[in-house]
Amino acid sequence: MTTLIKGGQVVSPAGAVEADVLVDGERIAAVAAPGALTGDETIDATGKYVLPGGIDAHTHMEMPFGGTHSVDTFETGTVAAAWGGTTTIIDFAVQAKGTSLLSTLDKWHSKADGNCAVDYGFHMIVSDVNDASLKEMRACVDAGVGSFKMFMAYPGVFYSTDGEILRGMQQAREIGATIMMHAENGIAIDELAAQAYAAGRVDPVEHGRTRPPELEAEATSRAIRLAAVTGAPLYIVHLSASQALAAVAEARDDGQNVFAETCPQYLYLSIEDLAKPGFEGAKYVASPPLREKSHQADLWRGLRTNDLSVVSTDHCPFCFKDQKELGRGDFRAIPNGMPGVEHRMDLLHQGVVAGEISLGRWVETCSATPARMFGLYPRKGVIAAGSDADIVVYDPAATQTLSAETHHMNVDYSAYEGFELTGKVHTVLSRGRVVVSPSGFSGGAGHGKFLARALNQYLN
Ligand code: DUC
Ligand code: ZN
Ligand code: ZN
Ligand code: ZN
Repeated sequence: MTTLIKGGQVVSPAGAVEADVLVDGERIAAVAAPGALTGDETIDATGKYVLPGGIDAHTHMEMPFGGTHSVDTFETGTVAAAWGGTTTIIDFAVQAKGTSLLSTLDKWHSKADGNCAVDYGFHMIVSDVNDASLKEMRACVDAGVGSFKMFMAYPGVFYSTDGEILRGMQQAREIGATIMMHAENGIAIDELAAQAYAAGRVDPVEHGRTRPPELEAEATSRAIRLAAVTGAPLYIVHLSASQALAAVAEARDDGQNVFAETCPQYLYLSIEDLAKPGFEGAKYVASPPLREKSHQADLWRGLRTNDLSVVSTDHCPFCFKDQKELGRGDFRAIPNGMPGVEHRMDLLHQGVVAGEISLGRWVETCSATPARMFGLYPRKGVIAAGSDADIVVYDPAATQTLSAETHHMNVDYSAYEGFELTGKVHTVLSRGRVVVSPSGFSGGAGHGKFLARALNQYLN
């Protein structure tokens, strides 16, 4: 059975061209001038964009954190992703101290396998650096997990010392893997947070005040220097602050293999949200924290200049009721994380509407670059013959209002409640199967397959 997606504008990093796309089974069979192809069935994309499916390279489904766990399962989270035009997620397997990387990977496979509505891969969080873990990194690469996250924050939990980071990076260099870094100085932050609490400053906004941009910048610079010493490729996750971006830009200008992502929350929300009255600010507690609005223009510029190459969500949803509330009276106990997997494509489309980024850059940061960065190209991230038929038909003229009432994420609030957006997903295909259309969701848990990924395809 073939399906012709007809009359739309096919968008790639190079821009938009009018073309028809023929899907045969799970793959794209052909892309050709309008009218040149025929199919058994037709999807009318007139007046719409035809995009490669979104790739969200940073999600946390069912993630254990602070005695609870993020509330989207691999099923609910990938269904929400599909609704928003994301057809691939890369989630994080989380090594607990005292456990092995390979048993961790098995554990995450057992959570995800058979439950995902779209395709998925894993990164590995290394939180116990020792000879055995370092050795196992190579087996992870062989198992399709060639990217390893380390933490300069969260002492006692995920944190690694500089020496441990150095060892992780040496091994990454050796095996061609990329180190993903949570770059915040957690030792200094925990001290500031303890001081705030002792002084009776306990509200959610203190989460932001005790994690200042300087401590993100310092850690980012330190990670970059450690990467330079070891030769490891480095990818800074969830970059939020102008000063950290400056450090990344400098390293890139020097030709170092340093990359960075930002997230929609840093482009659209700010510390003013964290400072909302009562306990409302807890909805916006994530790390790094939301910043002053003045950082946003720099982040948009970084997206234009490619110093920020990827937009991911860091989707890590905790319900306001019962979960965020664990931190009433002590901001340090608020589970860190915000929901977002569903609306990344839409929120970044607002950047196109506002003239912050081009149409090509939207697709590049949300799909094409994450595909290459994480070894999925050309299977994913491009509309071309032979690629998986992960396709989004996007209506740039439709409007929508974001709300917890209508979203599909398994969480009781929206960080973007009431946001009025221009543009909306019309139809989504995941490996050739229509999973979202104007008549609703037609995908299913178990359709999504594990993606064994190659190494970073950008390394020089
Ligand atoms: N940051 C979050 O906000 N949540 C999960 C982990 C992280 O680094
Ligand atoms: Zn639960
Ligand atoms: Zn992180
Ligand atoms: Zn994260």
